[in-house]
Amino acid sequence: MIWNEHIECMSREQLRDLQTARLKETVERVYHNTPFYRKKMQELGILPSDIKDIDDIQKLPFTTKEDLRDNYPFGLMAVPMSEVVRIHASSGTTGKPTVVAYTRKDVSQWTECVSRCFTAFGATKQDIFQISYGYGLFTGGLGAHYGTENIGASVIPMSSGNTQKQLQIMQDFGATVLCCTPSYALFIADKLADMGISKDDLKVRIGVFGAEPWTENMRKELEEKLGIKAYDIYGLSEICGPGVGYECQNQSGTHLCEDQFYPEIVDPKTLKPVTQATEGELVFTHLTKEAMPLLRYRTKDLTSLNYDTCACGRTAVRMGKILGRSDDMLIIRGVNVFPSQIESVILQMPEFEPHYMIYVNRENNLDTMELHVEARPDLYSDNVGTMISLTKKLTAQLNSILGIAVKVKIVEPRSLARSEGKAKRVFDNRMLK
Ligand code: DLL
Repeated sequence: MIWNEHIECMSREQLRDLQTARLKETVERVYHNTPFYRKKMQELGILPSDIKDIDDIQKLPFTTKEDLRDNYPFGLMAVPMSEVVRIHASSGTTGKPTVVAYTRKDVSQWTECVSRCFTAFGATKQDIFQISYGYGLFTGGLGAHYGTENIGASVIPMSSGNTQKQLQIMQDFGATVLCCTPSYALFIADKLADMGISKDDLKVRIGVFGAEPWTENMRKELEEKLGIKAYDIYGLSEICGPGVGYECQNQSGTHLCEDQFYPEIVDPKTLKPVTQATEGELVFTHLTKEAMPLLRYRTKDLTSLNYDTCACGRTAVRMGKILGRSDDMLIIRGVNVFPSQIESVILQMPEFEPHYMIYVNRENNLDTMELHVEARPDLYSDNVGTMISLTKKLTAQLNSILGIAVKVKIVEPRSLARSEGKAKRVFDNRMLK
């Protein structure tokens, strides 16, 4: 099943022509409408007219999350706010989130990408989708929601959390598709057993899992425990949200919506393109986005691209599994967390020393994060009450900045190991099974 056969199965030559035409238009637009890009292009001595072919993309400047932060909130917009119909945000490297905006056409293109994913997974208008990605500034909930309505299926807009209720609704409403992070799906599967519900009591047949890395073993476990077929959906807010890429029935890679976002793989150190099928950092350039088109956005996701035509008939390039990141971003229960965000909270509170360790674990299929931080010597106290209230204060502050619960342990001054070289502050003990 293919949602847009003309685009998804277009010959590579035709696709190249389409990409070239769309890139030229995008570069014209940002050059004239986004001072940030005009300046960058001027610094590189290039004009929109220098972009004659899709390969000329290599002449264009890169964009990073830091650029988005430096232009917070709306500095990279290429249209007036009156054209914007939606705003989302994801974690930035410090306290400020990364903001993304959409025009009506952007929302509709994004919706089409998500519809392509769901159709490739084998979902139809007969299906009932339980959307257990978070609704809100995170793109997961609303992205999946619009895609579901667009294919004519029914939406149960659950959002994440409240697992017992999730399962009750799933059973009572006869949900046939479950959309959530793979780790939350594992948690749901375990709760199922706890509640004495059998997978045969559920009608779920398709799992739409993404927003964080997962493995073939997790796929097997989820398929087994929930009695479903599990599919990978990839995306990032800066590009649109979920729907940048999807697995087809062959599950031999993630097809990218290449007519919308042009993918490149570069060496994260030299930023030079790598040879085909080599691993490197994935970079995207918007080809149709109106509100906030980004040129050569560095995703920091490490993967490779395969341009062979897939047995499903789609010509769209296939991306390998995300192998890791070239930065230190952690994904905790689907929420992106940068250690620097935690550091900025600690530095803003005079009660603490800038000495801390972050421990990430997976307990009962749920990610947990624990922070050990040293109190300032003159503030460290044997008084339990004082320490508890200080712990509560830091916990609340972290929760409001990160959007997830962090277990805080205040430790004695000078008790954390000091490093002689580059400090190792993050211990990610999750074994991605
Ligand atoms: O996670 C969008 C999304 C929502 C994708 C729902 C899929 C489903 P961000 O919060 O901006 O957006 O996080 C983007 O998450 O750069 C990857 O590192 C990681 N990621 C997303 N999907 C996958 C996946 C959403 N299928 C960041 N496999 C990306 C591995 C993924 N990592």
